Amino acid sequence: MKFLIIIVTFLLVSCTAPATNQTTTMHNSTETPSNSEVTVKVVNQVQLSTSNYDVNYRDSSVNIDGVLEEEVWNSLGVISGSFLYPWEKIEAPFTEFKAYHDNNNFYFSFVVKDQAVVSEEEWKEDESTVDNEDRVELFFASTSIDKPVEYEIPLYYATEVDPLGRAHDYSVKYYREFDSKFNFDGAKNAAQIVDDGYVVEGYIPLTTLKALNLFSEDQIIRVGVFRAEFTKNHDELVMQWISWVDPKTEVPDFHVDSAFGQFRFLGLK
Ligand SMILES: [Ca+2]
Ligand SMILES: [Ca+2]
Ligand SMILES: [Ca+2]
Repeated sequence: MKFLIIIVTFLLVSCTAPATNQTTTMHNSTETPSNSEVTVKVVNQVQLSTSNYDVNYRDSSVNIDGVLEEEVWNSLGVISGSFLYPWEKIEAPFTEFKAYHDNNNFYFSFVVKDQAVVSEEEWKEDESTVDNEDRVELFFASTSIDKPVEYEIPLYYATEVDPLGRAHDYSVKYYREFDSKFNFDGAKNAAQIVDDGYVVEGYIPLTTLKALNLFSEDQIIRVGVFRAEFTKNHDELVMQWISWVDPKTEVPDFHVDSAFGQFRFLGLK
């Protein structure tokens, strides 16, 4: 019976993750590994297949003005090199994301290199102006966006901030049922257009994220980090799409579960 359990577990590993480590373990071991040892390795491999970012605690707030001159920004880990064009085999322009929290707010910043910043002067009250602009985007979900929890598809939430610091925030029910009337309570954003692109700085109160039940028991929120890179070519708007995580879809689409990684909030009270 024990042998059978090990075989079944081995087959499960082969189906869900690269089996290299697991195969080595099985062959190198002179003793049959206990079932608990095998289970621990399965869990580790599944976790490794997800993109992660730690939102660390800092006892520091920042002035939300689109200028990242506060020292705290220099002390944080970054998401940068993993930003890519998932649907084009060309190099993506530089994008840098950072975030932290001070147990009051979730702070984030983007540094975006962009030789042709597209933004509109007029702002439409329905927030749809952002759809035709360069922008950075954050999506927040508590769990898989496309699977029911207690027979309901859970909402997830997005904010898209343009190079002038204006946000289109909305809730979404899978698939693509958007509600732009949703606003992140108490959120603040600012941005500055600079010589080689634009810089975004913002926060969302933790009480707002908590009220939306976005945190798991392990203080993790599933997050998508994206950038819309638009260029105006005469009257045509060329739209390109940059993501932290490759969603592996055939056509550009961020509103899929595979577009999310996870943010682990450390030191959260
Ligand atoms: Ca600032
Ligand atoms: Ca652009
Ligand atoms: Ca809104």
